[in-house]
Amino acid sequence: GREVRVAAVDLGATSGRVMVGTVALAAGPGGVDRLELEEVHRFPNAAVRAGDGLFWDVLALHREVVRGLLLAARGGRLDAVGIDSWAVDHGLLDRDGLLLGNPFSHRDKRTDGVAAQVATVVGPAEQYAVNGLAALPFNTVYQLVAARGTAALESAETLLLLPDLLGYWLTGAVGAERTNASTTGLLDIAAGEWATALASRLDLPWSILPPLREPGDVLGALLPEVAAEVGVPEGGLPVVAVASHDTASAVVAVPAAGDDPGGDVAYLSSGTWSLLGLELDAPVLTEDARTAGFTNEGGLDGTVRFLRNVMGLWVLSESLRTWEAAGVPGTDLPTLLAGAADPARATPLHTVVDIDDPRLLPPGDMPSRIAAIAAEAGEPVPGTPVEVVRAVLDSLALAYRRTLHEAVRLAGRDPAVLHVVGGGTRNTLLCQLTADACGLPVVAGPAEAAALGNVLVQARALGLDLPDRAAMRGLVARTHELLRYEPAAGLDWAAAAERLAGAGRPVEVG
Ligand code: LFR
Repeated sequence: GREVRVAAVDLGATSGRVMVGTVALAAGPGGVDRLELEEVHRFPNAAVRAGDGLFWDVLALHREVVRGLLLAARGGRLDAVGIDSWAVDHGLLDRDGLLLGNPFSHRDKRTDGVAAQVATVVGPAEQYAVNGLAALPFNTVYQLVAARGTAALESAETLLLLPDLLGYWLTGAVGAERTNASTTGLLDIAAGEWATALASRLDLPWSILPPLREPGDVLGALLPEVAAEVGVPEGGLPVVAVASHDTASAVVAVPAAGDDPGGDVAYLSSGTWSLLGLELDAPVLTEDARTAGFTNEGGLDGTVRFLRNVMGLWVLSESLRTWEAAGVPGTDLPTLLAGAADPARATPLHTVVDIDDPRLLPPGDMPSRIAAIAAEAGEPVPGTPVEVVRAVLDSLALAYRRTLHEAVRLAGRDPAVLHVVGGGTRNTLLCQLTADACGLPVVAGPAEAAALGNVLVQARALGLDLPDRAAMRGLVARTHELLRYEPAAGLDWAAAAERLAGAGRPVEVG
């Protein structure tokens, strides 16, 4: 069959990647399918503290994207480019199309207390009925409310979410890709349009919200000066809107084919954040779903990502950063994970904490914060880095257990396995603990799900026969090796869950 070669830009909070994806479908029986990824450029990413704020270095991201495209184009003809990244964060353009300041990180403290303040104007239940979104403090809508009265917001003509901003610098085209727009809090989930009335009630300038675009839409070709930098002919390389929210792209590549005959797709997208939930055809907008902290975000082809944010491997990566800065020996990840798997060095389920405690959201000294949270809850305070790591992994697995059980209950579904995708699949201890805690087999892989989902949507836009999610997922399942973890008995997860429940569980804002 025909082969396409595309560049997938996948930006995460700790690193960005430009991958070349090659896709070809078997032409008839006996033919071979191809879905391959080659990493051509990887670069570190981190929020930058400057003055009072926590910002993204978005020009550096643009430079690395262009550099990655150059490297990708050197290796052979490219048919298209697509960009995905984390959600909610955005830049503001002035009337000349120039960026107004540096985009804030969603971990910036300016949104502290904003959700509660907004709740006094538009009640949380009413917001949820419109946008279906969990009231996380960093939702774009709360970031904008925090920015009311600032010079930047007052001069803003256009708001662009990060992948759309980078796409704008590549093509000059302005728009808001739908899956990512669904994380702003300003998309009306039933109407599929911007919630302009909600924006007005919050005194937000809804006219800055650009026209919506669908995954698969073509933004345009690279601008002449970008094409020259990348080394491709003018007009030669189209930029395609993918499911530009990284989690939406990752869900596209969940290899749920064959093992889920009932069609209930449960997934954990495991990276800086952990996103655990179900793919549904329609949102669950019940009061139960709202108070349990579930969100209804937009997926490919009108699907709903009914999921909950769990704090994720962020807590681990920030702990490592803290130990490294302090020069604590033996705190590289492999050493710590080996220690955490050894019951002689870290007793399983010894310390469990609410990993979603809002104190763990901003950057900083996680080991101290975990110690404080444990002490407050009457849990043993971890004494060594290995014990801290074990506590984090046990606590994550417990949060997955609670979230999966709640998702299944709230949506009335019955998944046979939990698919784990993303970088977190490389953490074999966490995969096993997840299976144990959830009492469900875990199927782990692929690690680069977001990039694969990005590639698949581009391949379809270029005309490959990938009509629906089943076709895309079947291709992933046939071309990628997956690891299966059976739940082991032995640890009393229910008792640990009881301990946590007793300590109270702050989920809700407002
Ligand atoms: C994961 C993710 C989550 C979103 C968080 C903030 O990378 O996109 O889905 O809630 O980052 O944008």
